[in-house]
Amino acid sequence: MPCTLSWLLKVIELKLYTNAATPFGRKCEVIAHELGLKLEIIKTLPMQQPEFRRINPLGKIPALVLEDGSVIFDSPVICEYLNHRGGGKFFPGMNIFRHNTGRWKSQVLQALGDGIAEAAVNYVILGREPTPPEAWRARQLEAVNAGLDVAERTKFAEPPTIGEIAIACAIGYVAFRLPDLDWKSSRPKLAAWYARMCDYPAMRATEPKAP
Ligand SMILES: N[C@@H](CCC(=O)N[C@@H](CS)C(=O)NCC(=O)O)C(=O)O
Repeated sequence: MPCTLSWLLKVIELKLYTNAATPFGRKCEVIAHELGLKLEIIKTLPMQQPEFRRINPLGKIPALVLEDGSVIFDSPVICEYLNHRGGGKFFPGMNIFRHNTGRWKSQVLQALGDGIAEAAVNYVILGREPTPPEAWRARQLEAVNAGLDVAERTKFAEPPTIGEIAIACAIGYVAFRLPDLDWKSSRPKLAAWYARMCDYPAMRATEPKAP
């Protein structure tokens, strides 16, 4: 791509519908921050803004709106788009299927991180019901814990890929929304790795907050 075009693509603002608490939106913001891509952040509370379905019919954040008005979702697709647009290396190249290397490892890790985050989000949302469905809620917590156990046994890549970013954003959400869950003491390697991940400027700039 000619230099001027790649510069232009970095300065044009893309609109990201998201909020400060979502672990899925955070992944996108981390990638954009690392690649110097400007995003216009449009704070969105999907459950209170039914009109948001005009942007994403599924009613979920994040959603990315491009210059021509076209919309990209969900977060794995947005992250890959931003990575491509910013010339990043967060999605390692194709290889013959070996689940423990390259693209497949990073994609499975992303699925693991997103799955932990999704279960944690469900656990939190269900807990706000007047009569929470306890068995279903307990199942969400089991998924969080089982996922974190796998992460404890994982050899993470350095520099991080989209997989490491997804796991770190999921843990960030767990630490933020489930502060009473002691996820660290039985997972010392994961805790030490997560502390190092939190030092990345992009992670510091996107720490979760109440939306
Ligand atoms: N698979 C989606 C999950 C997104 C998601 O679940 N977002 C939540 C916020 S953390 C949401 O918008 N929930 C509103 C709803 O489900 O109606 C992604 O990776 O983008």
